[in-house]
Amino acid sequence: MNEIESYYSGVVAVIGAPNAGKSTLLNRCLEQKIAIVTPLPQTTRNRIQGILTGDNWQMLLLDTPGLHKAKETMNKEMVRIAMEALNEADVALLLADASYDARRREKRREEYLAWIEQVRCPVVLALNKTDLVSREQLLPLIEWHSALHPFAAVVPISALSGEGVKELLRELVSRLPEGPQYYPADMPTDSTERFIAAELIREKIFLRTQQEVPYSTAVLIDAFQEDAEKGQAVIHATILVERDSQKGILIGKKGAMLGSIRKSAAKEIEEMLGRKAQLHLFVKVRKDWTENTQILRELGM
Ligand SMILES: Nc1nc2c(ncn2[C@@H]2O[C@H](COP(=O)(O)OP(=O)(O)OP(=O)(O)O)[C@@H](O)[C@H]2O)c(=O)[nH]1
Ligand SMILES: [Mg+2]
Repeated sequence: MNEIESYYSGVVAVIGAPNAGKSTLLNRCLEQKIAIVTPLPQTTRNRIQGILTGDNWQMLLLDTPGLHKAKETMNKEMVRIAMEALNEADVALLLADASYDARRREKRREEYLAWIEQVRCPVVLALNKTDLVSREQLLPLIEWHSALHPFAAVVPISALSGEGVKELLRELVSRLPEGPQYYPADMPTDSTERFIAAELIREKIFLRTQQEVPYSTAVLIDAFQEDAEKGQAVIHATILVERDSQKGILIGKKGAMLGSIRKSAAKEIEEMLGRKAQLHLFVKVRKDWTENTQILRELGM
């Protein structure tokens, strides 16, 4: 870098309702999967930092749990994590879902305003999932969202297809303050392989179970070792559930469910590591762990 050239860096916190597409956007910006994505709301439970580096800038892009009215201990922690990310932000990125009908959108209005009220930095609004709306619908949607607040910018995007994401990044980069390069240019995240492996296992559980089961589940990595001889990672993980009946569901008939979770998670863990992985899963009942702050800390919340 030229010595007289300025360098820009800062934190962009992505906030929004559960299921808005925050994690999909993070992965899209990084062009790799570091955050898990499922069709279920409240998938993300932690703050996940993506690192994007340009010629003279570095953006720390924070994926956060979806904001919602939380009652249970774990959900309150999730909302706290999102609000703390917002407090650190140089730019806030509010992600709105363009696929809502008019009624749902109106219901969100007060929530959007309440979140924005707590923000001390510029707020950019990205209107996501525009691939699900027609061209004719798009303009009125942009107008509706623009009227909510004097946003620094309003950008229609599809995190899924990537449309508009370059333009969005340009808007965000142009608002970064001067600052140093915090991380090596080729580092995509500060999440550990251990954490991402646990998340990938959790994603497969979310994709295969229903009702309260995914929300009563967490994954702890017990051991993450190398088998140098075989050139393999050997991972032991425990899936926590809250009740015996949930343990039965996760194991499935003759272990079929657990086997399917293990197989699909191992495949993605291998893709992440770039080498073979042996995955061993155990299911353990920890009554009401979602109310247990010590376990929540162990889960990085
Ligand atoms: N059609 C369409 N679907 C999308 C888009 N972005 C995300 N999705 C889908 O929306 C669902 C939720 O995506 P996530 O990225 O997990 O949403 P999130 O905001 O991180 O959700 P939480 O972590 O639960 O707060 C998934 O099924 C995604 O595939 C998009 O641009 N278009
Ligand atoms: Mg998410």
